[in-house]
Amino acid sequence: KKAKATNTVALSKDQFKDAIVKHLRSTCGTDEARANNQAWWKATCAAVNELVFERLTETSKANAEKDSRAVHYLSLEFLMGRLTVNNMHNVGVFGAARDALADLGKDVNDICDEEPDMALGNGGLGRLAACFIDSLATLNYPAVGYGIHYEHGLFRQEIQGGRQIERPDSWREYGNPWEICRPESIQEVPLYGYVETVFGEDGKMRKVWHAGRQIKGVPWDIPVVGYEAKTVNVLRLWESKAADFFDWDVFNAGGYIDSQSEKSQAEAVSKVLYPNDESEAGKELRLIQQYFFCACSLKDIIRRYKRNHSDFSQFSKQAVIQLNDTHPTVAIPELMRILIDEEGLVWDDAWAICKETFAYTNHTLLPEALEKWAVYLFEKVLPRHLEIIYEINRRFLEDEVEAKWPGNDEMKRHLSIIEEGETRMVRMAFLCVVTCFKTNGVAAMHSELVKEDLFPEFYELWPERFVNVTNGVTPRRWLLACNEQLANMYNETVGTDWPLKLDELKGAAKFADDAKFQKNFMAIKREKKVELADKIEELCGIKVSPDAMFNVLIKRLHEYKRQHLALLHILALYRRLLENPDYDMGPQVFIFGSKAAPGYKLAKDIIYAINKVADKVNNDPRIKDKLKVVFMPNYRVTLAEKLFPAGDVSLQISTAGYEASGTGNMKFALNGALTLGTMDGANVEIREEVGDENIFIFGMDCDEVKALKAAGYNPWDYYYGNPELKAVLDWLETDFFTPGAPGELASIKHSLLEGGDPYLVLADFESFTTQYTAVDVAYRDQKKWAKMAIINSASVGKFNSDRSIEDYVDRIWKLEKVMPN
Ligand code: 26V
Repeated sequence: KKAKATNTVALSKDQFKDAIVKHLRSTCGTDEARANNQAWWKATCAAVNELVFERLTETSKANAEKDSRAVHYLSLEFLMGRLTVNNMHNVGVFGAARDALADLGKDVNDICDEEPDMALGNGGLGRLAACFIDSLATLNYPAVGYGIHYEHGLFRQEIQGGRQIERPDSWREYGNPWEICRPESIQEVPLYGYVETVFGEDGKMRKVWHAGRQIKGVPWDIPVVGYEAKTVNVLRLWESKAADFFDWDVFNAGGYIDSQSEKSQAEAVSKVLYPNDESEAGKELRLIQQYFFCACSLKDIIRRYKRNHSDFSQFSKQAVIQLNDTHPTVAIPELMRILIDEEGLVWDDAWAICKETFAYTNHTLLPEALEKWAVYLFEKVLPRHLEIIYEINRRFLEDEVEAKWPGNDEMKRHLSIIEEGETRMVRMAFLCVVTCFKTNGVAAMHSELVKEDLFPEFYELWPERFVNVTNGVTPRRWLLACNEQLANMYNETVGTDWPLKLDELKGAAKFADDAKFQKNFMAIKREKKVELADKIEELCGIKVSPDAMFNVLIKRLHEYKRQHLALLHILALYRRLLENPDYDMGPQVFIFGSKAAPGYKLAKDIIYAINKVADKVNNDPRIKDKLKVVFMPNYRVTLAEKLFPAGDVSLQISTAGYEASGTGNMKFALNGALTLGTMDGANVEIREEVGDENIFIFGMDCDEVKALKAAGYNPWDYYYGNPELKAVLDWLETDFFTPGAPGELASIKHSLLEGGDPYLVLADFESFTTQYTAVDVAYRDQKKWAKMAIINSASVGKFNSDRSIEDYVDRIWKLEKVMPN
């Protein structure tokens, strides 16, 4: 067996045991006899950290010595989940830790279950950031993730009487062993106030921003451990605190109470992650959050740059800043402000640097998700930044738009960074595209729509700025750590390099027809289904058979993701079973996991409807357990790690043209589920990889969606045109699922008829149910199914986030790998 990197057998079982026992005593202040599981977990983390911190120091030393170009990934969200098992795998001590704990009478799973999820993100966008920093470290690229150290991550979801209740999430209530506070790198952030124009001795005009308030940013570093790599990068998260001097001034003047209120206002900035909720858009505190972490991060980047440089001529050579959606866009005027007002550069030089430094990733085409900030809010919170945005806009319109479309005022209005109207708004995406040297979409199809539908005129101006980087997921978390059984099978089949070179799984495809291989593959799937069935019984009190087909739909709740389309299909199946007890269908379980934004009424109604239908279906003896419906509460990364390996059918049923990429689709395929999906986002590329015969595609494609909308879509035509569809929609208005309370589920029907069905649920219903019959038939041929599942799992090497990162490096970041000693 060829020699592995030094860290793969970093510690023996006995060494690890000693380390745990040592930390139980010296770090946790207890001992083997008295320790509870939380202390065992913290001691285990401390033992792992001995290895992690060493490499962290080595990495920052190597980067400083080589003065290497680095990417700075700015994101309001990093959905990290748990770190312990992942870090143990990545430093190569998982086996040693498991065996050491076993010797000490502890089960590694029980101990690691003590760790709360780090849920500092909403969904796809935040989880992508987490996969990307894992890949950056694994590939030995110099990189820093910058974000906010939220005290509360995404809310915890409870289900009461079928309805979603939001509870606060407190991930670090009892301390988190993975974070390191760095008081030596604290930054100050100004806010509010006014701008003064001053003329210097030389007659030159300068702008001075007199801030009305100052808060401080305290950095917390989370080590990001690369797999089998020497690199440990950092995720630096900023916590807001009251500025020291501010407190003292008020305190000395006798204003102790006032100083306390100042303190809580400052601390409010990093208190809580915003859920992606329309009702939360445009809130002042959110803008302050954005500015706060951008300002801290830029100061941090500049401080590091200045260690080796005395002017800014090399800045854009040393630093590239990736904006994860428009949320950190205010970093653009902030860098302009620093360069001009504080560093004394002239506009053109500052602008040249900004244009070479920033790149922007778009993650959504939904108009309501495209960020806009009211001009008056900007003026109040960031008066100097508004001036700078105006000037960027003036030059853009007068120089570039005028040159391309001379005298065309309509075009100027259309492309202006400032939207005119009753409330004037700053269009953040326009500011990004005007500034950034690259703008990318997150899947091939999405990137085309970004050019053609979202920014067509900008594409005409600067076609070279638009690129695609298809998303990916880290195979370390989404196969190696979450599906040990399948990981081991692949180790034996294709060798142990696949967690780095996921394409090597292709070597297993030649066994897709092999009866023994199929049997083993399906046995693993069954084992994961048994584990999930146990979890379902524990959490929901519902018994499901692991021999039924597991249909899984897990993602944030949104009309465009069409969970209600799946619900209508379930109702149709239920109705068929009631009408004909011999209806030919294999046993099926539908499993949902989803959080709704707290202010999104219809989304919450859909959760309620799923739960009410589940109550009825699961307890109806007439259908003889042929159909079960499960809604798993509090869907999050840790639950996802149990769901992806257990799925037979991966539901990816968004209206074509609306899901930018999807990443759950990739995790399912990797774990051997077959996709039932639309031609949307990355489904299109998954189909290319696995082959048309190994995926179930249904519904209208993007062009058909556009054509139907243009022709004037009328959902009533489908309602009257399909008796089964009419019957299930009418069913929702009765009290069949909500005894004594008719109409409780009616809002869904109304949104699909009177509401105009904006996401064409009714138009795709028939195609969906028809294709589902094909899925059911295919599943009942277990040999054929096994073959298809194997081909799926073996064919999705493209969706390794390492490949995504190499694409970013090639097309945008241009980094060199740095190997620490
Ligand atoms: C919007 C808002 C608006 C109000 C305040 C908080 C907030 C937070 C996030 C968002 C936009 C989220 C956009 C997003 O998550 N897009 C997803 O990105 C994934 C990674 O690229 C992609 O796979 C999904 O298809 C896409 O929906």
